Amino acid sequence: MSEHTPTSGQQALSALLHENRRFDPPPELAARANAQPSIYEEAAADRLAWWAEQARRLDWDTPFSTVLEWDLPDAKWFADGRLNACVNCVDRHVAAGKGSKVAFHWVGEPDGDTRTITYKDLLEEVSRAANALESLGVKAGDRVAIYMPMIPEAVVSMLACARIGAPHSVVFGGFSAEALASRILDSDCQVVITADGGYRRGAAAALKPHVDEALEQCPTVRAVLCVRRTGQDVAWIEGRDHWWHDTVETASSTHQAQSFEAEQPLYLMYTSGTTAKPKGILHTTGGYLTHVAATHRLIFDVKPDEDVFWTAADIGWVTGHSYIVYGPLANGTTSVLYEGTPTAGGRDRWWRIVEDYKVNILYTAPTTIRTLMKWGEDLPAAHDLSSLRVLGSVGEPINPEAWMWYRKNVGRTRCPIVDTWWQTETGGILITPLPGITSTKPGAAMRPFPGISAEVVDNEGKPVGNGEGGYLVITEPWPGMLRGIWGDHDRYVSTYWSRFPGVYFAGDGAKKDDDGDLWLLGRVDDVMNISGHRISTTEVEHALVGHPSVAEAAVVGASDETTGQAIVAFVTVKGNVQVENEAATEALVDELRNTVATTIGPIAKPRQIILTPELPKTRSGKIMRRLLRDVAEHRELGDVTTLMDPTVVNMISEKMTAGGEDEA
Ligand code: 7RM
Repeated sequence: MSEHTPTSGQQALSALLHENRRFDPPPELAARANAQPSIYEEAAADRLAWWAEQARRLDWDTPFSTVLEWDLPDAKWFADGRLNACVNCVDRHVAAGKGSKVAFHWVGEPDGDTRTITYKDLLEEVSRAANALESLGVKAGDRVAIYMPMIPEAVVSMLACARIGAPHSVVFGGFSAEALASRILDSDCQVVITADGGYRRGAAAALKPHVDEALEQCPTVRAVLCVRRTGQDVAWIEGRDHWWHDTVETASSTHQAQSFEAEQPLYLMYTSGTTAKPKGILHTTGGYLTHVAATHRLIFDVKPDEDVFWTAADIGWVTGHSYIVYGPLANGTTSVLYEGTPTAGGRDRWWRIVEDYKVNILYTAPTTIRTLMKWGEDLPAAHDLSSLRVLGSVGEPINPEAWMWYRKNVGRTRCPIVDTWWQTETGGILITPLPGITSTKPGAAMRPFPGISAEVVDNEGKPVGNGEGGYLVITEPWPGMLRGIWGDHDRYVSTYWSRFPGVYFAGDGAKKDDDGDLWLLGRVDDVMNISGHRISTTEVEHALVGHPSVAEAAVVGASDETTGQAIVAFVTVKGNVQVENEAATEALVDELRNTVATTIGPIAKPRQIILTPELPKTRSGKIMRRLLRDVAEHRELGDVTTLMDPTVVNMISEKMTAGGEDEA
């Protein structure tokens, strides 16, 4: 078995902290940057006025007169203003004469499968889709589920919902039927937009069958709108199911948009918390759009008239919502929309896309950078990447090695790297350097964005000094903040606003270095981060104990060289279940991994499942996860004296070493 050396996480970060490597912005960059050095003081001088100025870059049908109404923890931004999010993303650019400008260079996973969508095309498609949704009876306020591959129709669907004031709830296409059903039920969606399937890692994967299975549990869904993407056979329920090409493509390409109040719900995005039940994070219109447009423009230094912007993420996650759809479109930017994962279509597919489309700004996750890094320097070196100007990172702490590799091999030491910290809940980026303005350090997100107030506090909520670590909190409301958890205000209060009174608790550990710059160190709760995807330990445990053979399960996130963290599960089987030999063990482990895939989705499959006769517990019966994490990461075991039976960990530890690690 190979030595397991974590390359991400606190160890590597602290090693670099001592070196304190820093890159100062070259003056020629600062001169051209959208943001000027005075931006921090300007925003600090009058936070609300500064945000109001950002909001006025949008088109308001009724201008707002109030900026913030704050009744902790409930915020209303620009409350008396009225606007339409879709009009701001599409119509106004066409009206300004930019109809022939490309909104998306769409690149399908199969090589050569491309489409170009101009702002005028987008307006016509969105208008058709809005008309179609209305003909299916969707009204403002109704929730619509979207379960789609990364095709232009997915973006069109989101915008069409926004246009008619119907909050969308995009469910990542990699989630299982069961995960889809629970999300549809929680927010009571009555319409689902999907496709027959999508291309995933070189093959056509099915989506519609998952929808059919999910809807057996969701009797209130009355219509399914289905795009034909792969041409695979699908089951059809007459009256309920409608083909996109029959319904949308035949609808009128003009649609009169109405305006909504700024706090009109725009979308729900389900995210994992510390319980088995995902939370429906609610975002509204005016504040959210202001936040994503301002951060997109200033952090990526986007010049909408020249630049090609590429967020390599899926629209099934918040990064896709804010920095593929709403931010870039609000700013009238040209984006690349890529259907595939980096591994699909050859190991140099990414570099070919950068070269072919002359991508200027690339935004992706550390896990991807580490994968590309594993494949070596020759691949990026063989392509013309000279169009790149700014590089971004998001989703998890970036280890300094990956940061340096990104800088050298992708940015050719020329491009500033923005390590952007934010969450589904924050709506947009909150902590980041600004290109040309802020110095950068490999592994640090550096400082709060203008108009954002963040702090690192100790256990008692007192700010820590430079050189110390603690918990990240946001001390003032911000425009893109979540407005609640769907249907559960108490949970909203207890999750985010109770750990430290009066401030937003992010759930992340952070450190202020000797210069006062911020380093984000990952979650401090039971949420794992697998390739930048949030998955709760409880959710996976829940899935495992759903299997008839399982008595108990404990799940931990162990550091992993490529995915940041990987899921390791410790499972005890029921008394009557016999697992006599290696073959039987393997078969059961396989079955359990598949159970997790069907309950949650393939992304939640444990890297490793250890069957053990017992789990380590304290005398009061609590599972000691800390110890399991030590076992999973092959560390010296800490204090075991509080264990009921200290021999249990040794036994598990031996199994772990004997078992090896099977690939997910
Ligand atoms: C955008 C997104 C949020 C969690 C968050 C952190 C981690 C995200 C960074 C980061 C260190 C970063 N939304 N995280 N960005 N950690 N540095 N730049 O990822 O809701 O899916 O996840 O991701 O732990 O709490 S998310």
